Amino acid sequence: MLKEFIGGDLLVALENAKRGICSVEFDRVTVVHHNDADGICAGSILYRTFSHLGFEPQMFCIERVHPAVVEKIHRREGELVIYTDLGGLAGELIRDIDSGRNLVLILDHHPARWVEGSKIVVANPELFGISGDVFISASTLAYLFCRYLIASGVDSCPPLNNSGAKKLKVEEEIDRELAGIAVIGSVGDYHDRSGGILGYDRYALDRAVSTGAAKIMIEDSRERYHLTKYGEFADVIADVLTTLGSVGYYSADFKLAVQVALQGASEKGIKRAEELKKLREEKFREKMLELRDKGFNRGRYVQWFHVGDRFAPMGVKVIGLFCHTIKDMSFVDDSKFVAGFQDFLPELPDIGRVDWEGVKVSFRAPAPLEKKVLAGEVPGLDVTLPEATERLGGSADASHRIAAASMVEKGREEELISTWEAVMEEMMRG
Ligand SMILES: [Mn+2]
Repeated sequence: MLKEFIGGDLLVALENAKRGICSVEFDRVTVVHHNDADGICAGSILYRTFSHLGFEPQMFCIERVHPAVVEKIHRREGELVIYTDLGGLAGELIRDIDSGRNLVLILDHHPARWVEGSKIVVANPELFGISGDVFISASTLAYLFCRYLIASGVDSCPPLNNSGAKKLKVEEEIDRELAGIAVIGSVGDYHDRSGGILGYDRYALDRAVSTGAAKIMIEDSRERYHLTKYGEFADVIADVLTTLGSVGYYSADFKLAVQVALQGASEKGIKRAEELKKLREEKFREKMLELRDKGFNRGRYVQWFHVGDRFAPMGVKVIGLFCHTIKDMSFVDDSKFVAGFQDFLPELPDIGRVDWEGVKVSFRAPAPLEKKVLAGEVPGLDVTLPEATERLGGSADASHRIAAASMVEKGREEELISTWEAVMEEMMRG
């Protein structure tokens, strides 16, 4: 029973989330999920659970929460809209755009803020000190929520009280079906980096093992999880899902990814992931040769370039990967940061045209510069890029000392670079 393992604040959060969704009538369910393996697995777990409950959830896969995207998703009313693997810091934004038309549940494991509101519920382990980066993936959180929802009974929950739910043989069935998907998501977010997955993620693994859905193998000093239904290891499946979801984002290959997560690793899914990897390799190679031959735009502290829409159908996440790939190559000046811009295409799969034109920028540090940043001799990107972005009214993405990214309006790329250089000057003098 779940309560034997999960106590304290997380259990309270799951109870609150359930109470929240039982308190308001809705007749449709929408799931908004991230496009990496963890987001795809979390979305798939919710999709399957609410299908069992008699709904046919509409799925939206997005790379990040942006007001223009939220506007499109929240056009209807009377729905339950669940965000998973994203939205942690965007609760107020989502609440304000929705303005009470729908019920919103945010199941995220990234840093988060509480949100006040009668029609928004947040369940996030980070809010009570459980690291979402180490002990619980979005997929595990979705799994625990779904398990709690079903196991604690839906008879007294008006929106869910229909015939479909009663056919479920509760815990065992949920464990057999969904715990393995949670394991894939956890591994997708590298929660096995210490040699094996831990904490709440491990609980999902235990459940998967106990029903025969997963086997733990030890390879060298590292665990790998073999999943019966997929005939493959979790890390291999996670890589397929992340490739489909991120490299094939604009070609909507996340749909195939959800299919793989729910039905097992199809040959079609694996083949498509291989194709996409080849495509990425070709596009990366082409751009790399161009940079080698024609060079970068140069500032005092940064060398930068723009790929425009040439990386499509790959999502904007790949610009960071590309910068990471080239940052230590011989044609790169290792005393300066590397920055790359990529267009955010305003025509999103399933969502349609959004009312915003932006670009993503990713910064990386070549190895020698990385050392200086870590030694405190050069200001870190976690400070300089968010500051420059804010001065332009953009929004910062994940920001670390030696790797950071943000989104700004299209057309303001050069301004971002000069603003960032000014911030660097200020801090170097500082
Ligand atoms: Mn995640």
